Amino acid sequence: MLAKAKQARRRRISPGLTEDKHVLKMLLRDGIVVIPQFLDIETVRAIAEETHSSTDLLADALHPDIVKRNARRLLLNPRKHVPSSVRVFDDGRIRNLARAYLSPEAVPDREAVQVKKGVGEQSIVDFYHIDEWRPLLSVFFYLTDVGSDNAPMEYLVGSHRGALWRARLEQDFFEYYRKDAQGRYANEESAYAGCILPTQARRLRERYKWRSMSCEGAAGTLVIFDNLGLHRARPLKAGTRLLLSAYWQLPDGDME
Ligand SMILES: O=C(O)CCC(=O)C(=O)O
Repeated sequence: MLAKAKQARRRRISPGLTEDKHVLKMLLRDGIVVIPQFLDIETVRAIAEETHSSTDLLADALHPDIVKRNARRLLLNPRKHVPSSVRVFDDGRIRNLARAYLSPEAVPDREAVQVKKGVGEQSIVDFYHIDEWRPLLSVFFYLTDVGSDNAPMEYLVGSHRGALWRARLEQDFFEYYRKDAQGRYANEESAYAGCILPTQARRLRERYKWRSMSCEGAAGTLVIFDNLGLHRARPLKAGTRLLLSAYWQLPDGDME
C-alpha cells in the first residue's frame, strides 16, 4: 500500500528550474542547505517589526490564528497578519529551488511565523524524527539571530536518502499519522510518528557516518531542508527565536 502511494507521489528533480545549481546540488547531497544573508537586513528588520507591531505572537494571547505546537507558537495565515512576509513567501529563488528539488508542480503549504520563547521548554520533536513519508521540503527564514543558545535545529546530514532503516518508520507514519481539519493531531500515535529513540539515532549515526549540523545563523539566514532527513528541535536556552516557515510539497499531496 505504501509502495503504491509512494509511486503516485514521486519527485521529478528538475535542475533547469533553478539558477542556484550549487545550492540544489548541496540539497540533493546533504538534505539541507543553510544560506546566510539571503535577504538584506533592512527587509529582515521590517518583517520582524511588523510581526511585533501587528500581531500578538510574542504576547501570551492565543486566537484561532495563533496556536501552540511543540514548544513553539505559530501564527497561521501570515500573509494576512504580516503582509511584508511575502518578501520571503513569494521569493522566486526559493520557489525555483523547491520546484527544482521536488517537481515543477510543487506548491507551498502551511506558511507561518513561528516563535520559541519558553526557555527550557521541551517537546517530542526534540527526539530525532522524520516529518513525512511523502516528498516534503521545509523553509525556515530567520528573523532573529539563532546562535547555540537559541534553539537551532539539528539535522543529520545525508539522512534524507532512501535506505532500509527508514522503511518501517515510513510505514508506521503512513498508517497511523493523522491530523484534523485544524491541523491538530487526530490520535495519540501522531505526536510520536516519525520519532526514533536516542539509542537508535546513535546506532544509525555510527553505521552511516552522518555528521550533525546545528543550524545556527544570523537574522536573514535561510535554511532549506528535506523533511525526510532525521532532524530534531532543541530547547531554547536564552532569548527568543523568531522565524518564517513554509513547507513545499507535491500537489494533491493531501497533507492532513
Ligand atoms: O523548530 C525546530 O527547530 C525543528 C522543527 C522540527 O523538528 C520540524 O519542523 O519537524
